[in-house]
Amino acid sequence: MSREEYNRVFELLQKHHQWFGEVIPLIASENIPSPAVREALISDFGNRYAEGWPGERVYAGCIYIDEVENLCIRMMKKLFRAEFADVRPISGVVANLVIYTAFTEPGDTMMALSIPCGGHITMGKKKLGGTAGAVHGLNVEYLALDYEEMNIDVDRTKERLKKLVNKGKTPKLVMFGASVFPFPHPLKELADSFHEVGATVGYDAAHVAGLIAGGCFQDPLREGADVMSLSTHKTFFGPQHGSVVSWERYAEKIKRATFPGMVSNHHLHAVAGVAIACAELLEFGKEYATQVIRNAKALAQALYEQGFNVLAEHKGFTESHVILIDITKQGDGGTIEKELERANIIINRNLLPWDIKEGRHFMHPGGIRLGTSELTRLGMKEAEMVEIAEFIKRVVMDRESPEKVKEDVVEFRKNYQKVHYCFESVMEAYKYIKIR
Ligand code: DSN
Repeated sequence: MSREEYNRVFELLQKHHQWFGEVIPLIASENIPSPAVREALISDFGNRYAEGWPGERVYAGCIYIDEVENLCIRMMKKLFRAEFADVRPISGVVANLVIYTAFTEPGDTMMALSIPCGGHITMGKKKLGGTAGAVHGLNVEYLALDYEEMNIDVDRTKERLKKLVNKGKTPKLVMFGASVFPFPHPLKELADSFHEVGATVGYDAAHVAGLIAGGCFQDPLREGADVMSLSTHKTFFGPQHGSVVSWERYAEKIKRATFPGMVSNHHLHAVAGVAIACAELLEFGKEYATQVIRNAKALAQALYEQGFNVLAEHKGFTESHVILIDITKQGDGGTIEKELERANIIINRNLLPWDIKEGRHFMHPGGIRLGTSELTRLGMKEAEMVEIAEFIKRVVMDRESPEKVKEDVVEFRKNYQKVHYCFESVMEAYKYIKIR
């Protein structure tokens, strides 16, 4: 009986690999790592323990592991021009928890964007089960979002900050950054106001780290951020993992919050994969990030011309990898997500900032979110974005049978099977690796 299930797991894994070689992957938080990163992920590093800092491990057997981690730290610092990097947090969530632990106490106030306004669940209030409130006991207050500009409203945020100070609820931490992050946040405009009241300025770069590394977004550490968290698998095209970068003066408290605070072992195969991705970004990051943003703008423009309500048209839709579409004229985000999936077009439904007030729910929100990182990694450029917009239109606007559109999507995808912006790319992007 167990042999049957064993075989079924492999069968499903292989089906998934084959399917992803035939889809248009538009999830803004995903990417495809290079074959080199995948090679690191199946190494023996994944079976070892190395708690602590390189050179101060709790286990023997870390000679090569330490050297790889030191290389990773060195390259991570170079990518973000940071004085300090901790590459041990095992995800973006854990990286944010490291920041909360290092810079706040339970009961303190933190400001961040709400989830409908693009904030991440790690920034959520306790009553919503968000990590900041439910796990670290922070009192979360919201930064103000300008719905037209799709960005943080500087004046209204300053007013909210003032009110909190007057009420004796001065924030200890502010977290910039979001999961819907089309435009650079006004760090330069707001960092001083937060520093003046004694708050630490944090920046969650999970979504945009690859663009920052490529020098194509904002530069948080130069614009006033004290500390920045990232995940290493979104626009930063490594394996699923996290990191925290900062200034030397905060090194000790970040290190201690990470270990023994947040991780025991820290997934050493992933650290090796992150090191490979860092090397790739140092070499190809500028070219890659430039094309990701060009593709996002081209896709947004093409969809807009097809009649979609792509937000922030007056600002060129986006300056990052992500675009947000108000889909309420065509249906709801949940239903459209499923229809597009039947056509092999993988996107995610997304709350619009005003959805909750208008009575919509995250299962059937008013928006869909699209990202262009993975398509770019597959070598696609502006011309392909126009073709993709046409596929989406056929399903959503023309109500063509998704199964019919799927046939054309599969054909289209045949030409994009290799990973670009990496040193070696012999193996196809989604090839299933069998080593049994
Ligand atoms: N929930 C992820 C996203 O899709 O943005 C981030 O963790």
